[in-house]
Formats: sequence, C-alpha cells, structure tokens
Amino acid sequence: FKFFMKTTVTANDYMALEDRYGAHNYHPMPVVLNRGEGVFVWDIDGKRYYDFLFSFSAVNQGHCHPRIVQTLIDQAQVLTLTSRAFYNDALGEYEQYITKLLGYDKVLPMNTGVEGGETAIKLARKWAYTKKGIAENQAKVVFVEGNFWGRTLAAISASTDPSSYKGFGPYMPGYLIVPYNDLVALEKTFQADPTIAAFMVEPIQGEAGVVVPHEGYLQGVRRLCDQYNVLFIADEVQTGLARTGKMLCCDHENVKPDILILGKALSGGVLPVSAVLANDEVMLCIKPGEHGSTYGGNPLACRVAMAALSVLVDEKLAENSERLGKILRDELRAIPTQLIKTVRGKGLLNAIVIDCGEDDPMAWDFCLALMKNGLLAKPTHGNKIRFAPPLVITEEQLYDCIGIIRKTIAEFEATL
Ligand code: IF1
Repeated sequence: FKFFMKTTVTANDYMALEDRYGAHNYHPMPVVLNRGEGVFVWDIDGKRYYDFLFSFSAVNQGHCHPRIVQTLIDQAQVLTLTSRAFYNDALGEYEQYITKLLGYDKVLPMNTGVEGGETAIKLARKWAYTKKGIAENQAKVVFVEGNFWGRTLAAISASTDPSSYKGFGPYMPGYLIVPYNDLVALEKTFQADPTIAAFMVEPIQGEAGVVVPHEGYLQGVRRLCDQYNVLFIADEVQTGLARTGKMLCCDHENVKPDILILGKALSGGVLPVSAVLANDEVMLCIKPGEHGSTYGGNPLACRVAMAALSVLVDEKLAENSERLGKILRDELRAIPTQLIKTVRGKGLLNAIVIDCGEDDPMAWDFCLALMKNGLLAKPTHGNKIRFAPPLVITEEQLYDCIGIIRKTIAEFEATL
C-alpha cells in the first residue's frame, strides 16, 4: 500500500521509510529483516544470517520458539488483559512458578527492563523508610560507573555515559556512583553514609561492553550489603535466564541478591515482560495502590513467561550456554590476528574488543564485513562487539559461526 508506485521494494526503501517517519534515536545496521527462526534471521531478499546480537540478548530461546509462539497464540484467543483490578487465572500460577524456580517469596510483574529497575528502587526506598529507619526523602541508592539499566529519567540519572544522560537534566537526586569491580570503594561509601538503601549492579556489565568483574566480587558485594544493612539489587535483565551459563549470573558465585530484576528473555522475545523478585521482608513494603502497571501481570504475558522459562529448563539452555561459551572464547582467542585486542565474557554473553580507538569506525566496518558473510553483530561504545548468540545454537552451528568470523577477519585484515 505504501509502495504502490513501485514494482519492486528494496531494502533502501524500507530504510528510507524509517528514516523519514521514525524518530532518529537509533543508528541501525543497514539490513532489513523480515523473518526469524531459532539462531537465524532472514533479510527481505531472503539472505540468511546468524544473529549474534540476539535482539539485545532478549531471544535466548531462539527466534519464534514454537512452544512460546503457540502459547502466545493460544492465550491470545482466550484472554489477553484484565488489568490488576481483577484476579486472572494465569497470574497466580505464573507467580508460583517463577518464585519456586528462582527461590524468592514473591514477584512483582512489570513489562520492560527499565520498569523493573524503577520498581526495584521504589521497593528499596520504601524498605529504607519503613524498615531501616532512614529519614523521609533521605535514602540513597549506589550505582557503579558504566552502569546501564534503561532510558527513563531515573535510569539516565544513574548513567555515567554522556550519550545517555547529556541534555536530559535535571536528574534524579539520591544517587551515588562508585567504580565497578571495586569492593574497597564500595565499603568506603557504605561506611561514610548511613542513609544508603541499596546497591544496584549488573553482575556483568552488558552495555559497557561485557565487563566481567573479578571472581569473588559478587560475594564481596553480598557480604558488604549484609554488614551495612544495604539491599543488594542485581540487574539481571541482560545476564539472567541462562545467558551466562547459569540460570542467573549470580549463581556463579552462589550469591542471592535481595532484589532481582529480570526482563528481556523472560518472554523469549515475543512481548515486553519483566519481573522483580524479592522476599516478603522487602516485597511487602509496597502496599495496594502504591505501585503498578496496566499491562504488568497480564494473562498473555504470564503464560508466555511460563513457556519461556520452561524452555530454558527443558532444553537445558544454561548448560548449553556454559559449554558453547567456552568453545567460542577459546576459538576466538586462537585466531591469529592483530584486530582483536580482547575476548571476554561468560557463557554466551561475550564481547571482543577491536584494537582501535572508540571513535574509529573500524569496529562498525568489521560488523559490516561480518554481515556480508552472514553474521549479524553490532558495535557498542565504538570498539566493542558483543557476541551473544541464541542459547539454542548447536555446536555445529557455533563452529560454522567461528568459520565466518575467521574468514571475515582474514578478508578484513587484507584490506587494511
Ligand atoms: C537500548 C545494551 C543490550 C539492560 C540492563 C535494563 C535494561 C537493559 C542490564 C532496560 C537494556 C538494552 C536496551 C537497548 C540497548 C540494550 C542493550 F546495549 F544496553 F547493552 F541489550 F545489549 N538492564 N538493554 O541491558 O531494559 O527497558 O530496554 O527493556 O537501546 O536502550 P528495557
């Protein structure tokens, strides 16, 4: 209908359409996708790609997982939204399922990841005033340098990345920033200020370029939070749900956060579904009428989330992620090249750092070369490229991808 004057519609037409009518808040790779299945996506010309960005790690279960999609269709034909003004027959079942699976008393359902973060901070503040005895409006939340938890005003107020926060002030008060992966600085901060309600952190920093803290960091955070009566909030929106080789990234250090935030893969990429989990001591600080969301906890989302979680369990995707992640890092490190400075990650949440400056277009150009050879990835912060394939990827497919990466590096270096 839009293209009625044209006989053939090209990728450029679709890109021009977005450029003309959509806000310019993204700079996408020049590829127009129209189909996805498992580890693959296809562009409008029928070319197939391995998706190594995996919709920002939201599609752990693979694109259009049949069981998740069937659940979506079945529930969509019955009941989609009731609002929380009434009970529905899916929410309680889902709440029981996810809390038993992850070992928390209660869950608060939201939609996007950033709403999960907002919810966690509201919970922490309420807890600080009602349980910790902090004076009204004095509660602080501590974040780390390089944190990323979304685009709302509360989230960008915590950001140390000018492209996230600059030009959007004034900012949310009551925040403190400490360096990442630094327990000494964290303890000093806790010591100096008795009005701290919570410390919020990603167990591995995603947007910052897959920054993995030293072993023992999360245990240290747990110990300091206990010692200073500060809530430990883990943002596992990106690291959770089998992405790093365990159901939760915190499981690697056998650490249990007081508040856990999940999103992204909680729906397997079909709907925005997020969740905040906590025990009663914290969760019951919020009373009826004090927090909510039109779509949070809707029956469609609940059924989809149960299906998405059960796929992770039934298909042993954490184990697959752990095993194939090791192969991927070993193989990438074995490539004889000057192009890659660092390979890092856990499970199938990985990144390579290209040996160039953050303003150098080399990583972007390398991603274009990967794309030409059938693998989609996108740089972040200039020179870091995330390699986060779907967790349903097989060993054979992974070696196929490593072949593509090797070949692309060889071709790319020949042009330098
Ligand atoms: C964008 C990265 C991925 C997140 C963590 C909360 C949220 C996110 C740890 C908010 C969101 C996104 C959003 C997307 C880019 C992206 C991203 F580059 F930042 F690192 F996935 F790889 N906590 N991450 O990573 O979740 O509200 O978006 O559902 O452009 O904002 P959301």
